[in-house]
Amino acid sequence: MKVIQVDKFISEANDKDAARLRAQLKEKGVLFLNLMSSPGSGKTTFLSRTLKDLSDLRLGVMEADIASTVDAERIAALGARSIQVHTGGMCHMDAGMTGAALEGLGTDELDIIFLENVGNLICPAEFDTGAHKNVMILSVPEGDDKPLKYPLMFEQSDVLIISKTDALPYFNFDLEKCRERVRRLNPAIEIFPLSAKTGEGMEAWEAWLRKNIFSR
Ligand SMILES: Nc1nc2c(ncn2[C@@H]2O[C@H](COP(=O)(O)OP(=O)(O)O)[C@@H](O)[C@H]2O)c(=O)[nH]1
Ligand SMILES: [Mg+2]
Repeated sequence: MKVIQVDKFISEANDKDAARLRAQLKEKGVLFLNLMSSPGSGKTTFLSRTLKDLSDLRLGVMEADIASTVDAERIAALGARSIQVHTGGMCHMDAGMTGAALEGLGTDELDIIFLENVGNLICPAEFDTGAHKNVMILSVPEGDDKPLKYPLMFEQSDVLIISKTDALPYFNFDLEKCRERVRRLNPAIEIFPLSAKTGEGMEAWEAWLRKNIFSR
């Protein structure tokens, strides 16, 4: 019986599409960030706070979900350009889907575009979306053992946000142990513990963002 392996072709084609998107956006001066995490770790809340704090920058958001428009509506209510993407049941975004979403959003006159990827710590880490940087969130209630269980996501990310630090007194989350586990997987990763609720720690993340935008 003849068997063909298609996953490698798909992934090679995706990598090419992703590289093309990345180059096109850089050429236009638009920084593209892929935000990944479990459902409920605080992606939309964190993005909303970032949008409010950086109101001098031109920010756009693509919200990827299996169903509903609740997140895109939350972002649009803040006055930011946003689009909802439905993935048709897929648990991740790939470069083809991202390209279509970017066309829908429009990339003109923006400094940064965020993709809020589908919530889970597994599939999104396997696909290059064309982003310049991958940013992941791990929230305090999820536990400090997640780098041990989902290493690929931590390996693929340039930035780790440890969110909901206001909840640290109520959970057995060891910040130092978590940092150590993450750095063992990815020594270059930048780590920002913060609370989008209280605002504590947001400045360090926002300074990183300003440093990474392409000059206008
Ligand atoms: N205590 C606390 N709760 C938060 C924080 N950020 C988000 N949440 C809550 O966590 C829940 C999920 O947040 P959401 O932004 O929708 O997460 P998403 O599914 O990753 O987009 C909501 O009830 C938020 O109010 C935070 O910094 N501290
Ligand atoms: Mg969300």
